[in-house]
Amino acid sequence: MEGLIVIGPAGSGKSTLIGALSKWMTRFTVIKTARINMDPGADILPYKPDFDVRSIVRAEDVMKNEKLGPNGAMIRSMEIVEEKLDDIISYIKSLNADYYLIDTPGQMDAFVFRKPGRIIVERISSEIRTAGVYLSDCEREIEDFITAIIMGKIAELRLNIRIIPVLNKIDLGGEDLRSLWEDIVRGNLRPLEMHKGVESEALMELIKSISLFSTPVEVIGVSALRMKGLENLFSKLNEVWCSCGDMT
Ligand SMILES: Nc1nc2c(ncn2[C@@H]2O[C@H](COP(=O)(O)OP(=O)(O)OP(=O)(O)O)[C@@H](O)[C@H]2O)c(=O)[nH]1
Ligand SMILES: [Mg+2]
Repeated sequence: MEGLIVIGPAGSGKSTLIGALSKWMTRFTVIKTARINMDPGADILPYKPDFDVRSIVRAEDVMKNEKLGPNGAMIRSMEIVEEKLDDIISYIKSLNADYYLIDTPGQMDAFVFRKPGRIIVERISSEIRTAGVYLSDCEREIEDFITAIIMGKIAELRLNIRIIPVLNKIDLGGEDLRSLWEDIVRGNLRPLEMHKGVESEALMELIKSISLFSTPVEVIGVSALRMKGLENLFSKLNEVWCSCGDMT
């Protein structure tokens, strides 16, 4: 029993990736997946969830009933989810899947930076060996890689699970960045030198420090929409799960 929590900013393709990975695993492996929607604010999902948190709470209803704005309603919704966590986890486990693919809200602050989200992840990962993906758009900038790694590290600190940084939407371009990135990881910081200034120097130092405690620094590129790079992501996930998934 393994879990994959996909976190990342709004519109980065989390829900699309859940659907794509589920389809890919069904097509190419014998693994039974369950798709778990933990986004109470989701509208139309690009997959059919096996568990849908909206059967418990909808952010839209919370907005209306408690007269809250979209962010307040999301935070309140996560508290309601936390209260029902025991029931949710026993239902999820009763699905008896091999891999649980868990979708989360784009309001990352509600999920990653607030206590309820952290408790939800902690409880799920105490029952199901869980890893995470930090998914972001690939805007074809070298900074995408740096941001993905740093945000992935922050999410690891907050959620206490291993997080793989993944750049989505490589079908729009960005594969050419790979060799540049590999250069940086190998210690050649020249590709960053075009961004002169205090910030870029600070970034270089940050990358060097990350390399010290993160082995190896790797960012995976995928296209959830075109189902590209999923095999690579899957084998990386297996490595993480094999080494126990969590950081404890
Ligand atoms: N070109 C391209 N578009 C993608 C890809 N993955 C997702 N999209 C598109 O990006 C948009 C957002 O995708 P979602 O899967 O809804 O993103 P999300 O992260 O779940 O969004 P929120 O739940 O609102 O945070 C949709 O229009 C998708 O079709 C991709 O690999 N390539
Ligand atoms: Mg979504």
